[in-house]
Amino acid sequence: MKFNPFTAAHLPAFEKDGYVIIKNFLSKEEAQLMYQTAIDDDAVSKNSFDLNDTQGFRTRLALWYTPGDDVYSMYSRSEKAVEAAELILGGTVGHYHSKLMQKEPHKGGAWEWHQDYGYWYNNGFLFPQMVSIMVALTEATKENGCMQVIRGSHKMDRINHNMTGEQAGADMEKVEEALKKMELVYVTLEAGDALFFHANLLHRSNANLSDKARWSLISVYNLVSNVPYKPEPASCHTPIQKVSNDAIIRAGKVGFGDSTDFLSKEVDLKFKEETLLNNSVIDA
Ligand SMILES: O=C(O)CCC(=O)C(=O)O
Repeated sequence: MKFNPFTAAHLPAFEKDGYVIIKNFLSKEEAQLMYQTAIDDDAVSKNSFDLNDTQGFRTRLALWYTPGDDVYSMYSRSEKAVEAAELILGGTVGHYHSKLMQKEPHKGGAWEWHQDYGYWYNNGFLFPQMVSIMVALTEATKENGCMQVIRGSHKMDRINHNMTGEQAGADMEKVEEALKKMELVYVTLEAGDALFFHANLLHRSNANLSDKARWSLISVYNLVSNVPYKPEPASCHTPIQKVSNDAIIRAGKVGFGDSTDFLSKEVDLKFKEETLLNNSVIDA
């Protein structure tokens, strides 16, 4: 079934605001299947790690690079996701990574203000020719720590980032000025809705102090010509083997395969510390 809810008609809004929300990008059945698979998938619990925010809450995620045949990858390789990314970036895309974001009730931590390219830049990508699609697997509300974005902030281009807790955080002087000029938007979503956002869009989210989990899947696509000059998994510049949209439901409850190349917390922190702590020295 070839159907794409994201069309060329959405491009002017993406260009102007740095993001677009598409309601029901996943059907309720698809979102429920992916959520249920993830919560029952031992590989998710084994390969997830916590990042501390500045308030001592922990935000939990599992991140992997090369898409496989699991149900999450059937989504990230689906025509509707890949062709939307190709439309936005203007060419063939690879899969940089996907991550399952798991904000548990009363525990899930905040994400500090940042641009994704603020730290992907340090991974050797010369151009911010990358786009993220976040699909809500559960409802995202103000109470459970939905994403917040600064509308139009991608036009500022990349700003400096330093370590904030165990995360990469944007230069707050710039963020505070941005908030005086541009609108802060709370991205509330129902399960299945998607947020498409630019690699330089400033975004954050609050801790989840509610009784309801907030889970989402964020898939990041990179233009295949944007080959990083530092070693990064080849999936980011290898054209994705697309599958039809109905492959998600056809896959059924299939979790991660044994060869999935997950990121570990140690590697994530070592890299951020090496690159972002250098920024602090330069900034001082
Ligand atoms: O899921 C969230 O609340 C924020 C995630 C985020 O900012 C990111 O992955 O870059």
